[in-house]
Amino acid sequence: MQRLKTACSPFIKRVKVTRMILMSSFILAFAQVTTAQTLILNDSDYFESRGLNVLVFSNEYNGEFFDEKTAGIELIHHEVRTATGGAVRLHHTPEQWDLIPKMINRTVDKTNKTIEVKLRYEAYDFDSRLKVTPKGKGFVISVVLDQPVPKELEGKAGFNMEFLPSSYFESNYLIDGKPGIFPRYPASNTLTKSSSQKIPQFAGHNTFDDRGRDEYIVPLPLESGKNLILAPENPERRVKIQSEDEIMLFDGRNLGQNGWYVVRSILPANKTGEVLSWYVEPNTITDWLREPVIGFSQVGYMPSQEKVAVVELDKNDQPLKTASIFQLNEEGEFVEKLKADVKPWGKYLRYNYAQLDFSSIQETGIYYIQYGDYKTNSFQIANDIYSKVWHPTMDVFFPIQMDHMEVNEAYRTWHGKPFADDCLQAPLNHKHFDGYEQGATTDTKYKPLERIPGMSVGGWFDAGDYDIQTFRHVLVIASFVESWETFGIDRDETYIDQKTQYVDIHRPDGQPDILQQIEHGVLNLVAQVENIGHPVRGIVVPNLHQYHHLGDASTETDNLSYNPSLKPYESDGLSSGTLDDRWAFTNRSSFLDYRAAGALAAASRALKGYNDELADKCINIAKRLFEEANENAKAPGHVMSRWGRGSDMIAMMQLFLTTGEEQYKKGFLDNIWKVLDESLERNIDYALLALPYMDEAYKSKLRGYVVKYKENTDKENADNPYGVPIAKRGWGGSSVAINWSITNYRILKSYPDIVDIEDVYSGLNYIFGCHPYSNLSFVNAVGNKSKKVAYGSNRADFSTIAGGVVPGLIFLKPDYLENKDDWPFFWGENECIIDGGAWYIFLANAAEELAKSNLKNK
Ligand SMILES: [Ca+2]
Ligand SMILES: [Ca+2]
Ligand SMILES: [Ca+2]
Repeated sequence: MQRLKTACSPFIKRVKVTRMILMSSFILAFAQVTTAQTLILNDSDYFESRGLNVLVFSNEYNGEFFDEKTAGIELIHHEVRTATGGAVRLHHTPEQWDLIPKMINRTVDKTNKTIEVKLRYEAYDFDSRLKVTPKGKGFVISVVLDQPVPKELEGKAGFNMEFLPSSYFESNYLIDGKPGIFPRYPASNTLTKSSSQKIPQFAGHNTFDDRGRDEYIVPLPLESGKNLILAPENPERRVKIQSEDEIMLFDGRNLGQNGWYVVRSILPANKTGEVLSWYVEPNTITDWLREPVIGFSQVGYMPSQEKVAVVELDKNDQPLKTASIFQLNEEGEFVEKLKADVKPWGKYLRYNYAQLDFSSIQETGIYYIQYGDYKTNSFQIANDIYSKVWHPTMDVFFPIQMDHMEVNEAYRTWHGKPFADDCLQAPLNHKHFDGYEQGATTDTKYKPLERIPGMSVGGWFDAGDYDIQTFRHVLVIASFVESWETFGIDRDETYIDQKTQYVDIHRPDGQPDILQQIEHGVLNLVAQVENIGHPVRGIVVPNLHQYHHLGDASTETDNLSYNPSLKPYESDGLSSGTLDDRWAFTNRSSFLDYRAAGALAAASRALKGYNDELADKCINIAKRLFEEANENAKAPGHVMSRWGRGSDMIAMMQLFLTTGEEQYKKGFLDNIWKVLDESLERNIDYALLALPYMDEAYKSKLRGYVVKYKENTDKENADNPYGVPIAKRGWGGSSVAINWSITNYRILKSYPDIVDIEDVYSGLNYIFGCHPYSNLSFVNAVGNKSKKVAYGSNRADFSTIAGGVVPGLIFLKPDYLENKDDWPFFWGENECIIDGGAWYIFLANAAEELAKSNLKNK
């Protein structure tokens, strides 16, 4: 392979060049070889040489989730992001919620080839400047202070750079010539200190449960010295760091499983000017080329389906002319079936792309793609590729997400029965670290921290954490009802008993799982309305040291109701003095009332005949919430956010579908065109959902909007070689691609001349592996090759939960898409959310329905 060939070549090249140096005709060649190793400041404002990018605050720390390990000085080393967090930091191994510096300004000086940033810690009135300049084969980082380190930060303020553990597993380090092994698992020394010496975490929160002892943990270095070489044996990962000051190497995972290896020097006290400097030299392999990524669907293709693989190439690489598709024959040998043209597509972000169309292959079987030396794993062409792809999501992912239930699978218990101590009224004027906020009123009959009874029922953990996020419930319930009504999914592979709150995976119980899941979501929504008075934003643990919980959900709280007459950590067996019960954030919003009304109105149809009592409750609550939301919306000063607008439309549509009452239909028809004019993307879906129940005039008027929607999305999707929407943000876009395909499906059902059937499949192809960075399926355990790690509750085990859909690719400015598969702790890349799972189930069934009807028409 390319990589092996070039790994040993730099020495040979250098010898040749020395001999040629006096020959004038080779001066140019000499220049090319030497400059290939020198960093240039490129047009995208980062340092670049072949095999290395040095980003200097191309990405900043954002205040929302604090340290996401995607900011500061970062290395993309042979196209893998291996280092982050190069910045002045106040801890040896900063955790997610430790204080982060704010970037005040960033200056890119093209003439002097320098990037300088000014950083500030507001709480300590502490400013520092970082200067990065190429030097030799590496670069220099200088820390410059105009004022000395503040007294309270002496010995604490330092320059850190963090290296990704999974990039350095099975590697050594050398420090002042002394070798060490990067620990596979953290087991280095720590000590405890009095909390009085601790730099507080953001907003007074604390990730550490000190059990009332007023202390905190300080990690001690693995080693220290002045000359550190990371992975000396590995040309792809080798990094030299030298300084006149002491450099320490830490393992951040002693404090948090998501910690990195941290290289750090403490800033000297009482000094100004350049107070610290590091020379950093990441090794680069001469003429290095990234291996091509051949994007294709790991689930395979149907015979009649369009089959286009997308080849992602190093920018120094050129597409080959042709590639081959090999088929497995009856003798068990692979033979070339097709030599197909590789069609250059052009540049997107940082790579070159080409497409490989092998649609002409229509024979069922097992295939692989051979592109030059690179051979993909095998995949199938078959008629029923979509028929089972949603089963892991329904059978495994959703049961494990179920709150208030013990969840068992064969010999394994995923979690015990959690949150029997639900829940307390959140206190006033409280801003929670997971985005929740309680305002100046409770909007309930409860006093702050008073127990709200009856809440220990139903609901799902919304993601890799363990809170109930009501809006996601609304989305899941609505989507499940649509799946139930459209496809009649009656799969039964889960035993769900609400009486004993027990779930058993892979064990049929005679009831369709999708109805049981709808019921489970509804039970919590109904409990909110009956016990609190209205749907609430969410229910979540109050302490940061609980929130980062990894493991069995039933141990995130003590499962005993809070009893203020007992001391913390004291229990009488029935209650406890530990204030760990979840809080309900209860401020009322018309937006959520409308959306809950819509979901409950829909649920009442699905639950009819399954749980009639609950179905009746659903429709009655839906009507009441709708009326009350209308009343509340009349209050002076009430404004529905731009984002929330249209929520009343969804409520009216669902209420109309359930009751057939004219008032709801009229309300819907009176406003639908206005909201479509306001935002087509946000409102087109329910306009299409309502279509089968409206007249021809509605259909022909909506057609114009659909045509326009299609034009808009076509234009947007033309910017990339995958032809689907690619979200460029800090949370991956799997759901965006899925929902785009779902909208296409809805359009196809009513306006088959406007969209192509392939526009439904292509969102699935994308999440199944035809995407940038890698060709893994983003649906855990679905397809031939899928994710090995995800940000589920089991992420500390470097594992996944089958059927979860990871968000996929995050975008790091200015041009890097990333989905790591050896590090589960990037939530934006790897955290499966329940609404994404529900939408995926719908889309997979839509594709299967189209596949079947397509087959019949042939
Ligand atoms: Ca959450
Ligand atoms: Ca069942
Ligand atoms: Ca408790």
